[in-house]
Amino acid sequence: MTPLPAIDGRDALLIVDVQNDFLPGGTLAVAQGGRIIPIINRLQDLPFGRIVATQDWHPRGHVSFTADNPPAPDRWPEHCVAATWGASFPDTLAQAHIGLVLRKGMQRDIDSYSAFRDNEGGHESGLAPWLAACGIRRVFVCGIALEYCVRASALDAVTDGFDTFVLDDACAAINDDRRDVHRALRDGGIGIITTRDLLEGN
Ligand code: VGL
Ligand code: ZN
Repeated sequence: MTPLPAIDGRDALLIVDVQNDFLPGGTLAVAQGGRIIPIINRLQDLPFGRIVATQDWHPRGHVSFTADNPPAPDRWPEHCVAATWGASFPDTLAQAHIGLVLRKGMQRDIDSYSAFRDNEGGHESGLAPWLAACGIRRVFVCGIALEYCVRASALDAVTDGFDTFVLDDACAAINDDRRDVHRALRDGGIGIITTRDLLEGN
């Protein structure tokens, strides 16, 4: 791969849903979730212009919860209920450089995998114009889960005009085989890189 230009103030790091419920011990734990936290902490030492962290933040009885709704795809065990331990960042996640915490999935009847807009496309979070107003040109995405909220956020970042990269080793995936999601990301114009690609250039 051609070397990436070094990280500077026009770059944003988007940390997606690194929350207790998605980590070992949580209600929707993604295996290997714990492994990415030290990697994400190292990434945060790079001179990004903005670091944004999302939190899945659902009301009780949310449309995505299996127990509260008729069977359908995209239903999950109860997770990330607003203001509970499960919705919190793990204590091991560095937070000193996070400039914006963006909560999503707060409407009872609409889920939101993406940091940018809900799954029906009707409600914008305001993240894209905020990043643009901060002078951000490139967005680097990491977090949980690669196939859901990371994927949706990265594809929307492209849609909203940012040069977008997924930091593969800083993402936890539900499936061990990442080929399908990598293909979908590449088809969407997203670069798949590793933390090493960034640390070497900085
Ligand atoms: C997520 C399922 C349900 C995610 C959130 O963060 O990828 N997945 N809610
Ligand atoms: Zn959720």
